Amino acid sequence: MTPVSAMHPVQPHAAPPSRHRTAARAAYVLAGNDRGRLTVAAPQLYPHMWSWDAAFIAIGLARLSTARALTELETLLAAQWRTGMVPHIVFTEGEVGYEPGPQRWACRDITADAPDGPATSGLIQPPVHGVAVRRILDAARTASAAERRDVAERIRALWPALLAWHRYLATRRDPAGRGLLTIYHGWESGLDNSPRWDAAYAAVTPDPEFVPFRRADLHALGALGGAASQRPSDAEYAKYQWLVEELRRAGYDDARAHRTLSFRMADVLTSALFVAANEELATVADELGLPGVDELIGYADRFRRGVVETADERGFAADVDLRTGDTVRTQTIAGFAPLLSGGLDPARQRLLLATLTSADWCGHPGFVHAVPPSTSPSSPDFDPVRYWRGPQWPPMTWLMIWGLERSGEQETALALREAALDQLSDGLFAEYYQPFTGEPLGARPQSWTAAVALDLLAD
Ligand code: 2M8
Repeated sequence: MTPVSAMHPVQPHAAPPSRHRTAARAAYVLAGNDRGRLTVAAPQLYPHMWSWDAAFIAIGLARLSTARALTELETLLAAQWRTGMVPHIVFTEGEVGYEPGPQRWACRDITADAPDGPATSGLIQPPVHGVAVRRILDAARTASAAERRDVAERIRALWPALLAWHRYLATRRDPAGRGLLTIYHGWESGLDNSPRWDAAYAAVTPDPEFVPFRRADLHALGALGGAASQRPSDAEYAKYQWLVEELRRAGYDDARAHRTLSFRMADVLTSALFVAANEELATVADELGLPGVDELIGYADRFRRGVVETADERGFAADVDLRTGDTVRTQTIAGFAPLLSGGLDPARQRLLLATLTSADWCGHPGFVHAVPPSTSPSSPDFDPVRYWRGPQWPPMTWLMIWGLERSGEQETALALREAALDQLSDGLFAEYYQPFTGEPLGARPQSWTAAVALDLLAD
């Protein structure tokens, strides 16, 4: 008779069972938020597809099904504008629980650049999609020959859209060629109400005639038991809405937006992510024999220089206010942009890593989990519960781990990975976390949190 121990051999490196449970729950969350060809960012608070969420979701889905992961990107890119812009929201039909909704954006009524298909917003989000494409191709490595062929064919079909997206960014969002991408709204950064944008928003003054529309977010969060103190304030929201109005008045035209908008920032984190995405796509092009390798490498070089030029003597990067010309130095997670773009000299790279793990950041002795907060607890702008002004965001932790691993900083990456897995083992997949109490905040379950958990657990 076969001894039991031989039937169930002990695997010395197997993950503890709780991690398997967390992975199973994460897969369950993604399945629950799946609407067929897209995954909503979070069922109550964000019942549509968000651009950079979709990329993280695809990274997680790649661990379950490369085919479903590609569908996510195909859905997003099918909503691409004629300019190459990939919109920050693709609206699901019949969902009215989010503002500003499709009627407010009215993109199709205002510009012929908007697509004929699904309704979209008229903004962008950080271009991490190339990272997702690379991860899907990697996930297919161990698959059957048929699956590998299918993945390669579908990436080939997406290629013109991906190249057009990167071209749009490199031209229309950096017309001066300085190697930094311009954003027209804090929402474009994905770090909506980060202290990075406080000075710029101070100069955004809604027209006295402008009537702010109803906020839906507080109601949705309230239904989940969340307090308004976790979201941006009403004063901030009025400015967000006003900027949408300004964009509408500019006809969603980039040239006009660069001239007229009252918020124009060169975003260093989005630029660093663009560097990484260009590099990743260049390797995909090389591997699959697709066009554009030199162009992508050229963009990566230009934007890497742009990012590194903003760094101070510790390697900490800064945004630039394009309306005033001011360099805006804040103690926010965006300062670590060079860890994602590369390009720092070794001395500053070491200093920046030391800053990341210091008590001003992940290493704060009061933190429950040693993962990066969105704003340094040493900053006067820090707020442990309010949205992007302090809490820890799992996709940001994922980006840091990924960036550190790919630049060979394995030790720091491993420590972050373990801390992230501990945080995610609550199985709640919250939008963000209070660093000092570990309390889950914001929407839940949030798809991109489940997705990055799945990816981290799969390793
Ligand atoms: C948050 O942003 C949206 C606006 O785009 C909102 O607050 O209504 C941000 O955290 C953003 O980064 C994220 O992509 C989005 C959906 O998760 O929510």
